[in-house]
Amino acid sequence: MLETGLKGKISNMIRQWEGPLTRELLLQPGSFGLGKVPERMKPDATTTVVCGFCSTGCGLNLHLKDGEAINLTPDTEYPVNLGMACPKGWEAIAPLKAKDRAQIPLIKKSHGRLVPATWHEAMTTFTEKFKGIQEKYGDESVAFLGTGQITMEELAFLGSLTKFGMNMLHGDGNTRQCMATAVVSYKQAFGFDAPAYSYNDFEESDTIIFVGANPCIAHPIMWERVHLNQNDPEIIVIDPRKTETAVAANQHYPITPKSDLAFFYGIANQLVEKGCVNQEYVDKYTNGFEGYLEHIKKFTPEVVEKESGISIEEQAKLVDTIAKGEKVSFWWTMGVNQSHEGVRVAQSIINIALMTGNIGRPGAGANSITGQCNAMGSRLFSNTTNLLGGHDFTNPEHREKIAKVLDIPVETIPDKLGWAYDQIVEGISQGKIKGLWVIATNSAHSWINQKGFRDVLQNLEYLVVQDMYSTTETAELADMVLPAAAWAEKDGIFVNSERRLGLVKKVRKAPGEALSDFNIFRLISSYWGCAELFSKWTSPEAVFHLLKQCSKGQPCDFSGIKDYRMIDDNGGIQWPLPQGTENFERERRLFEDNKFYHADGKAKFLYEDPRKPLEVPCQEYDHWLMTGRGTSSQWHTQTRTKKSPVLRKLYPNDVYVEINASEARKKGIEASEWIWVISRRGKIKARACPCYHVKEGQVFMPMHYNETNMLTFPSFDKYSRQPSYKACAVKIKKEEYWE
Ligand SMILES: Nc1nc2c(c(=O)[nH]1)N[C@H]1C(S)=C(S)[C@@H](COP(=O)(O)OP(=O)(O)OC[C@H]3O[C@@H](n4cnc5c(=O)[nH]c(N)nc54)[C@H](O)[C@@H]3O)O[C@H]1N2
Ligand SMILES: Nc1nc2c(c(=O)[nH]1)N[C@H]1C(S)=C(S)[C@@H](COP(=O)(O)OP(=O)(O)OC[C@H]3O[C@@H](n4cnc5c(=O)[nH]c(N)nc54)[C@H](O)[C@@H]3O)O[C@H]1N2
Ligand code: SF4
Ligand SMILES: [Mo]
Repeated sequence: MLETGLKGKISNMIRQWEGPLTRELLLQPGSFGLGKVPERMKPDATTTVVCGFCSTGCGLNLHLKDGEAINLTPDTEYPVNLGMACPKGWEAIAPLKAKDRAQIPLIKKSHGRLVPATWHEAMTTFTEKFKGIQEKYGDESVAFLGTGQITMEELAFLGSLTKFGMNMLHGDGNTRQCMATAVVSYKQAFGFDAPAYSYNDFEESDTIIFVGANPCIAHPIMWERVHLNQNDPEIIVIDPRKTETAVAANQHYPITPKSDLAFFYGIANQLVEKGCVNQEYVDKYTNGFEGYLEHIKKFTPEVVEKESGISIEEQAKLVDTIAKGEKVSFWWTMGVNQSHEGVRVAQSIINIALMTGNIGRPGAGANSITGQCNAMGSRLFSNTTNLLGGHDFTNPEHREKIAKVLDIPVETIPDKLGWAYDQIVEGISQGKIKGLWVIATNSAHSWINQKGFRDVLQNLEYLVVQDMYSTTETAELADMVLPAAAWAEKDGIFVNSERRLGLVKKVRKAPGEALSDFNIFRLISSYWGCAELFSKWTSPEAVFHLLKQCSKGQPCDFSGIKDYRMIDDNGGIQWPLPQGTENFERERRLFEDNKFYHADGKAKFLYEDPRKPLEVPCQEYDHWLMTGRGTSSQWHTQTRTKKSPVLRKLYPNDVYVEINASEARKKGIEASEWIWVISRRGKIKARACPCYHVKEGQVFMPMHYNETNMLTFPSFDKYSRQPSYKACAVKIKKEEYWE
């Protein structure tokens, strides 16, 4: 208790470093102390914060000296990681000290170069430019692109400032690239976006099925939790590639890319024939089973073999394993979400869990693993795909409720959803969007079909990028760069994959004049002239209390969390935790009462005929290109991980392409040799990595190098609008080839 008490005290002291920032304060010289650390106590102690990379949400003990984080160790008490961390977690401080940290606002001048400016100049220009565009082309001509990597309070501020204060309608986030499919599939099937599991399900399961997920690389500490399983579980991987996870698994089904839907309908069909339906569960707790039963009949083992390349005997083995399993859990990630029909694929997995009654029990579930540290915060509180707290913009009662909690006029809340990411890009292309504000995402690397995207950006009249570095691919294209404080330089909440609210704390000062995204939003509200709407948004914790009220009565209700301190003392707290909850378990799963969130309390079977992707290999472009995570030491577009000399040693410098080793031999391609990878949209050079992870006719490239998205094909799931990053057609050539 002494330790947690001390931790709480330290975090309170630390929070005082950066008080609420207003225009008035900023304009009074010296009062805020930009560039100098405000007077404060400087403890030499240890405090716990959640990691700012992946959605696992590990607890890291940060060791402070003179008030500055100098080192870290994974927290042995934190219920997520139990003393473990992956290389990124261990190296989390290094990226904060990088030389190219954005330290001062930059504005592009007529000569085309970005030059330093004061915050006052930047805020005045920001307001003039975006207001000017809105006056000329209409309010909806300015949009924003956000993230799943800033705090829940900051996401809520961004989504509320833009939509309630600045009259923007269109705004989306990189969560679209990542989780939109899971969001829609859960909403349709369960009535709310609710990943139901807790990580101890990894330890309870007897049959663990990973679909399009490579946790060895992408979620190493979840993978460690699998290793803590005492049931000698059968581990199964369904992935076209023999990934690191597949190598370690008991069974691997290397399906043809994008054949998941037919595959799972076929597996379901055979489970029905084998008598594995839990009819009582289906009758009591679900809708739509009869139609589904009819639908899957045509997916015979022969059809499935043809579509997926998995033999009838292998299919039978998988069916048998699921049938025998008493606690079967399904875990899916981007191999499912990033697909032209991802929503239906996710639901084909949910359907199997429902029909076999593998849901709401320890070690069971149809579980979407999330990606970024705060993907869950973004999903429910960013005002992009829903109104704060999983509410509906189109529902007048919901708008009333939120307006009342926030104490703002209800008319300020739009009554419709804005555009999705791809629609915003299309809007720019058609000249409907002229101003764009990009926050904590590096679109000019991560968005699909980069050549097309970069061409489209030329149509913008003004591009503002708010990032912790001024050197990202997107910042380099910007008309203005706003320097942001990073993880551990500010307070707030990240919500992890198992719905756990975890605390991030300010344990170091941001460099130069960089401000927390929270304070940048406060400043903008002040310069824009809408600060009175946000008069209660004085600090992250004040916003946390507002969001608590927004969540009340929703499945994600966390109004029972008293304050940040309570989160700190409990090692994070999972939602739901409604007001008045006295005692609660540290690890909890949803649906144990078999009640789902649709009005009738039942879950829904959803299904549809599979469709071919719009681009598949042909005679000329004869290979599938798959993309994804390369190593556990690389994070996305590498803006952060490449700043750590330790991490830099753990992954290849140059972009590489995995190619089947027999095929490479036939083509005379040697390991590490530069080869061409060519799609209809671009051609790039990559170092060949001959291996047996991919089959002949398939290649794989990590997303961490900006060449990769020069090749990808822009197609989208029609329900979630998530890009299908994982499959397009390419050809490969030896280097001497030149067109
Ligand atoms: N080290 C590291 N960890 C990360 C990240 C990172 O950048 N670096 N990013 C985080 C984020 S935001 C995310 S979203 C997660 C992503 O985590 P994962 O989804 O686990 O990682 P990916 O490598 O993108 O994709 C997973 C697998 O999908 C497979 N796949 C491709 N096509 C298909 C298909 O048609 N069907 C099936 N079944 N599988 C297919 C790929 O071969 C790949 O092995 O990782 C998180 N963790
Ligand atoms: N081909 C291909 N492309 C993909 C994928 C794939 O599998 N294949 N995966 C997709 C997925 S799942 C994802 S999630 C996206 C990720 O794509 P991005 O979001 O573009 O990737 P990041 O490199 O994480 O970009 C985050 C940016 O935020 C900055 N930043 C970090 N912390 C802060 C902060 O506190 N404040 C501010 N203002 N800035 C901050 C970082 O410096 C960085 O520039 O990529 C997608 N793109
Ligand atoms: S597994 Fe994820 S949350 Fe845990 S230390 Fe690694 S990057 Fe951080
Ligand atoms: Mo992601």
